[in-house]
Amino acid sequence: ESTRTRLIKILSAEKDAYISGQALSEALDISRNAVWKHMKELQKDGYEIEGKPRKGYRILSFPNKLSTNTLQWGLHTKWLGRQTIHRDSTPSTQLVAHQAAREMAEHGTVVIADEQTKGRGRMDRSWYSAKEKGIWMSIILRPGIQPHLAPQLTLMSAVALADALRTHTGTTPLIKWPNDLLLSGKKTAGILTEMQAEQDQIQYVVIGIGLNVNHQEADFSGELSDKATSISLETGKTWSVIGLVQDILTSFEQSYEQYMEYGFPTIKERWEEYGFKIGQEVSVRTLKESWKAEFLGISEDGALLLRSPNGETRQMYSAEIDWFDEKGQ
Ligand code: BTX
Repeated sequence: ESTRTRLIKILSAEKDAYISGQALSEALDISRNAVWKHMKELQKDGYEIEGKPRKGYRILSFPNKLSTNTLQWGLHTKWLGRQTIHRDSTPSTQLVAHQAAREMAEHGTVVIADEQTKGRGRMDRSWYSAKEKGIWMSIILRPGIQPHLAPQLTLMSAVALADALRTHTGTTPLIKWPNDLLLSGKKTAGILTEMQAEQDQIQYVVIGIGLNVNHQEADFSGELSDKATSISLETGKTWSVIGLVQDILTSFEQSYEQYMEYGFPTIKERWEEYGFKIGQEVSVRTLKESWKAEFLGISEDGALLLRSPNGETRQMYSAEIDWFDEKGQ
């Protein structure tokens, strides 16, 4: 750990306490003049620091810029995000997370970036991840579940994210099966689950979450201009990415623990509260056929439940669904 990181940790350990220059110089084993220089550097980076004669220093506020330090300050989780890797810019946080997981990064490690230059979606699609506009992060998990259950983690993540958005921003997202969050019918978040597994054992899972936060209309171009939206566009406010990440992590940790303890049924119930088009008609395409169906919800293990025109209920694990009708509704 750098001296700077240790300095921030000491200063933020007790929120309102002053720490004397002498105490800092001893704890960090540097001169008092060096302590003072570090303070100047921190202030340049946007930390608001108060220095009082005979009392010492304390941090009044952290900068609104993502870093491993600002993420920790005010984070209320037990284990999720206690280890973080932050990049200003990276091709994809998924790649960084896979690499870290192979190098034994611990369960709950979070990789987050201000910008992704090659953000990815499912099936080789791309994910547009503009600098400091949203949350681009990957969570490394080492769950003791069978590999075939991993898709349930995607549904669990979507519910956790929807809960966090509802409480933190007051918006009411809908989840489009299995993994998109919609606001006003437009995509505001996507989830990508990838895993490394042997026959019956998961080595690790990487859950990628992309959330559009502060994009304005001009930030979306081409096909995204009428398909995508952001929290800011929906609420008319600018949001602190840090505060939102922290709440998402808290919600995610709770949902994950609920899932591991009680299994999928409780997640299923919560998922269905947010389910987009439940009870409505959608078009289904498989390799062989194409038909209209009523979307009933999800099954006890997370499959799509559809009622075909002849009244038969069908479970589908993979199918292309046209969720929007010709009018885009
Ligand atoms: P998806 O395949 O369901 O969605 C990808 C599609 O969504 C694209 O083809 C495009 O039409 C649309 N799209 C692309 N970017 C955006 C955007 N910013 N907002 C709304 N719609 C968009 C969804 O894949 C999963 C996305 C996961 C992204 C996270 S970010 C952190 C992590 N790192 C990484 O590379 N991916 C994940």
